Amino acid sequence: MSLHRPVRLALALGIVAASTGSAGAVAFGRADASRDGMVTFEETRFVMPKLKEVSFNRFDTNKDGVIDRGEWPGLDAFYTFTYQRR
Ligand SMILES: [Ca+2]
Repeated sequence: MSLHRPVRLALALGIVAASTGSAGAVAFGRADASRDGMVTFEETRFVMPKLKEVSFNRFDTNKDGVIDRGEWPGLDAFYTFTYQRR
């Protein structure tokens, strides 16, 4: 199984979410409680309480341990799709 597939799916969903402006997405600025331009797993848990660390790490594409603005839309779309589907 390719690790890239969920990321691609999430990116596609992110584009959909961005174009519709809905999908219950969490704004990066809301997740970044410390306002340092990156979101730790702990910060993410406040806005995405069901998120598992393995998923967080999957979307940390440059593996620096935090989610930055560029990585956020993928994680946001993944979380919305996985846990907030209606
Ligand atoms: Ca990162």
